[in-house]
Amino acid sequence: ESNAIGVLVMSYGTPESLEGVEAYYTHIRRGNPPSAEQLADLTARYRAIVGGVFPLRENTDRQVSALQRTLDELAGEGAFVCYQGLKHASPFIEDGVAAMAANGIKKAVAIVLTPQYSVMSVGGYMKRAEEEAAKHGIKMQTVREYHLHPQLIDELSSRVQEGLDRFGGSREDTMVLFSAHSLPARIVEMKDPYPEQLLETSRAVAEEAGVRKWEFTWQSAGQTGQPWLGPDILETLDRLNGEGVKSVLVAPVGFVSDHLEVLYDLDIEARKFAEERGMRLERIRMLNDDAQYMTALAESVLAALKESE
Ligand code: FEC
Repeated sequence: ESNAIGVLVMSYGTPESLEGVEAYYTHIRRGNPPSAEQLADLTARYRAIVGGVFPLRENTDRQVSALQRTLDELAGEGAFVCYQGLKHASPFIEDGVAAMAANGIKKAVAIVLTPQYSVMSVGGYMKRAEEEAAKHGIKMQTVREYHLHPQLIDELSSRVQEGLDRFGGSREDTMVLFSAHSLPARIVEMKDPYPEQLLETSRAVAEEAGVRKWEFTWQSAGQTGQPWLGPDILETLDRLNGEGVKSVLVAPVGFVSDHLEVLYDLDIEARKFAEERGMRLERIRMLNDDAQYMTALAESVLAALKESE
């Protein structure tokens, strides 16, 4: 038995290689394999992104090590041991919990590398983590959300200011577009907190950064035949162009890492769409293993533990 507290750090996951894209996509689709066309489309998007084919894997590894170092500094070495658990790739959430159990861990905290709660995103991670923890007799606390943590807001605000500086003389005319991954629109009837928490993060960042011109928009909606939350970023860009807006800074506050939904959907697709309309589109730098972000995560872990005492 170990007295250390396990920290399950959960992230979306990415394939290990181009050959692994089909299995990954099938997992996202809850066991339904994609059509040949869908698979070819996703593979082409991975091939197109800058920074390597699957940058999310290395990013998540770095975030887990950085959180470990931050917790060591805050609570002393050996107090916490971090484990990685991915939603759609290996090591899966269940593997992370099983690894804790194998090391004799009896008490743990679970946290997801996305700040806002939705029953369809964070809720899904937590359900799997808690079920696996129960199997191994591990007592598990969860961090539901940390979307207003002061260090998170502070770092995002700096990045918005830095992004606006890139526009020089047109800084004041630049529209800041906060964005996040869309979800099926039925979450609204479910009174899911996701849309409101995203607005709360956006409002807090805009206020701290002194931004007056801002909007929130969705991105990366799936094609499932069901309605998804909108407006999508491409529709928003089109409307803004019609209103004469020429410069846009995208701040994807529902994401924390450089990955496909940022490097492709924003940096390639949305940028091209904007440029075709004579607009300039820039994006804030992602948090990745940023020190203030790591402090926000570590403090949220400590707070969840304290609450349970
Ligand atoms: O870089 C990478 O390899 C992974 C990028 C990636 C992130 C991500 C984050 C979120 N997703 C969320 C919800 C959904 C829902 C569906 C869905 C589908 C996909 C597909 C790919 C994909 N997601 Fe994702 N998501 C990432 C990648 N996502 C690839 C499949 C092809 C496509 O639609 O492009 C629809 C599932 C279905 O078909 O039923 C729903 C949410 C997040 C943000 C929170 C989080 O990070 O967990 C919510 C990163």
